[in-house]
Amino acid sequence: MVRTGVEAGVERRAWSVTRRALVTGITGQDGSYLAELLLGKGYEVHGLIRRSSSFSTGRIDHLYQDPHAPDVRLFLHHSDLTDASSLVTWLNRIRPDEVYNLGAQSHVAVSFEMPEFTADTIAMGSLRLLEAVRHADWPIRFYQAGSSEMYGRVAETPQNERTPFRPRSPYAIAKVFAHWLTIQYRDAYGVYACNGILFNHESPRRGETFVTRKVTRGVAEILGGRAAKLYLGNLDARRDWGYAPEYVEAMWRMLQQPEPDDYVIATGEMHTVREFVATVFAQVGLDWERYVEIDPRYFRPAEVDELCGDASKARDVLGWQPSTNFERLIRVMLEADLFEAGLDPAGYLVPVVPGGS
Ligand code: NAP
Ligand code: G4F
Repeated sequence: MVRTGVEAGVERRAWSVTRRALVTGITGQDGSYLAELLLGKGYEVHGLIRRSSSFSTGRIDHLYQDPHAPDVRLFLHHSDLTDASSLVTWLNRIRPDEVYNLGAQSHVAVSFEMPEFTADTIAMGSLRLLEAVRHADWPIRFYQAGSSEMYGRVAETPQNERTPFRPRSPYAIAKVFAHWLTIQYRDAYGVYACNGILFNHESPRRGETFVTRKVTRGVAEILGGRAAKLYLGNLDARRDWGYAPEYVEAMWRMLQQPEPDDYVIATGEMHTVREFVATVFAQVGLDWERYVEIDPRYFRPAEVDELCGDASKARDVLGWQPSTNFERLIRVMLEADLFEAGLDPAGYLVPVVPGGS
């Protein structure tokens, strides 16, 4: 468990340490990796978390420090992107140098069921935070977590920073709002604000209902004898999947540039969901077609058929490049889920053929 708020030391600290970051969405996949990265770089990290009836800090519990320790550098505070006054209050108390806005109702399918909440957290949430940043009397660098979903029914492949957005979900439409708002605050008010347009990125910490994690976890359940089938939706969709820890490094690099700008972060490699599924099962020596069933409840009212990013600007300006390929990403996720299911990965994973793909 991680302690939060004033009792965790915000009021008592003398703000003498180097750089200070404020992260919304710190309990999520990206927030947890970003917190690790920033702490590793010597930052003092403040995360805003939602009040919940059960603990939501599982992904950052390993970063917990006793708030009484003299060198504590991770602080958590209760807030919500739907609550402007708490955002303003915490921003002004913490006085961060960098703000990373990662908080969101981030599930595309759920956004069709909860469009208003999705828009409130993503679109209005970014507005509330940017307004607080605009009125701050010290310089702040702001990162907005944009998404390749904004490209929707893609105008061209691969997609780059100039590709038009044609969003296909309440989630993506809200992200487009946040994207243009970020540019507006940069252009109109001189806020140092960057948009990362990140393509799908995954890890063992990925939420269990996103397709990659659902599949790696599902295979572990099948091998552990706790499930017989895996039920999925559209297997024809194509995505550009990367490894999340590498993507948070790109977020940080964006805020270290002399001028704010927008960047696509992607691998440039595209695979169908079917290929992802087949590769996961093949890595444990199973034929996926014996286990996977299609359940139409996982089809979406509107689908994004293909996403493939051109991250050459990030490579040239940020010096950022992905290094974990598709097969390696699957291996890492599968190993973690087998382990979590109480299975020894060495006993199940098919050895990688040297030089093989
Ligand atoms: P995630 O695991 O779903 O995490 C979302 C975070 O937002 C969680 O910490 C969640 O808190 C928090 N949150 C949700 N509603 C909130 C609210 N009303 N107020 C404050 N916080 C709220 O998402 P992720 O994969 O880490 O993605 C991080 C960001 O990048 C999101 O904005 C997402 O839309 C965007 N993005 C992700 C990808 C990707 O492939 N992962 C690609 C492009 C863009 P709880 O833990 O309490 O739920
Ligand atoms: O894993 P997904 O739910 O990710 P999606 O919709 O691409 O969104 C993720 O990536 C975005 C970046 O492009 C982020 F902005 C967003 O926050 C999120 O992190 O679905 C991937 C594909 C879709 O085409 C979906 O229809 O997989 C297909 N799919 C097939 N069966 C499924 C399933 N998706 C889910 N979640 N569950 C299924 O059973």
